[in-house]
Amino acid sequence: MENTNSGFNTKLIHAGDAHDQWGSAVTPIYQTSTFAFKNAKHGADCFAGKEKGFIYTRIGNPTIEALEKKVAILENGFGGIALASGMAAVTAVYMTLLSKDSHILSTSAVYGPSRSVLETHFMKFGVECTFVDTSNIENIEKNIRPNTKLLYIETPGNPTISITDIAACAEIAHKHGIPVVVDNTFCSPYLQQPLNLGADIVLHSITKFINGHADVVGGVIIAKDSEMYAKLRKTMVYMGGNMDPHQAYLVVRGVKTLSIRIDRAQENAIKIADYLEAHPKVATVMYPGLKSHPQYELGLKQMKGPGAMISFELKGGFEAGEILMDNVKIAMLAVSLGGIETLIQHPASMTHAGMGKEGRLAASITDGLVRYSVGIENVEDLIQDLDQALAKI
Ligand code: LCS
Repeated sequence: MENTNSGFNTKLIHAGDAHDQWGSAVTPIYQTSTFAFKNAKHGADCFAGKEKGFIYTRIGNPTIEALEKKVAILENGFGGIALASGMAAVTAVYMTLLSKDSHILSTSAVYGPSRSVLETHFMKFGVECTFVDTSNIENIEKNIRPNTKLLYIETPGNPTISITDIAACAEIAHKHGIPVVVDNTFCSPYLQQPLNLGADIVLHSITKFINGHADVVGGVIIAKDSEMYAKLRKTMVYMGGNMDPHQAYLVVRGVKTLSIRIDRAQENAIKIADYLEAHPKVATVMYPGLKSHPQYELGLKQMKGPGAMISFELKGGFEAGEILMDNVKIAMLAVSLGGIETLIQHPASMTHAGMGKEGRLAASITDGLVRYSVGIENVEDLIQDLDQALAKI
């Protein structure tokens, strides 16, 4: 992979970019479904892998490849695989590593559909699942079974912002020959690099911080080694979950500002978390930058910064949450996260509703929990917006 010795910001701008014969400054959009071979031998050699060439966009495309290379370099992995959505990335990982009668150990406060697809679809094919609070490392070893084939962690978790020790998980899982997958969506490679901490695979909903502009749905998987990469790519190609070239172009454009977007949003988030923690109507605030966060020290150790995601519990519960969401004027009442605009949502009735109340409470997703994705607006405006809305409760 090229550019591996440059600094992170240089990689953001230049790594993986594909320039055309005219010297295009940016990676062009190769909006084509298929690629003509020069002759029969060239076609045969491309299929046999003897010659580097593009065949068909589901298998590979120069614009998509530019994005895959860039993210793989940012995550310090062997190779990246871009997919149509974050859920396509999650499902491709499950399809690659799980088979009949195998067991997956996963974070209880994982993104709702990452859990639901196991419980509704994979269980039909005999897959067993256990969801535990992976932020308590004692829960890992004791829940490993002889048929455990995958340890899947999401850290910080969506929406509880609980933090799991990636290096400790990798150490335990590898003792049992189990690969570790980390959903790194909440941090992006700018704040956390799970492969450097011992994970085998990292994935993202690219929809969030990596693209950062709320105009693309996409996903990416990055494998640490060539063997795992080849297996995952085959799954993506067979599943037909490829990203589209135009989508990839937008993400290559969006990711270039990843570090400056996160720096600004994080600066805002630190001030907003302090404001919320001192507010009389707020019961608790979950933010890795607060000393009150249960895994504050671990966050300092494995993340470069506390990020831009805050969850908080209102003393007034569900009803107070509704009032807050109906009265904010700058924060948009919308799911998704990690964009330049501030978003607010209510996991119990939105992203995690599919888990049912019992499952939600077991994963600490209470009725009054509010998730706040901090954007890059002026922080005084965001605090004033929260202040006037909280005053209505
Ligand atoms: N992983 C995490 C941690 C996520 O937050 C999401 C989406 C996904 C995977 C799936 O990615 P997608 O297919 O949507 O690109 N999270 C969302 C959320 O919290 N609100 O809306 C979507």
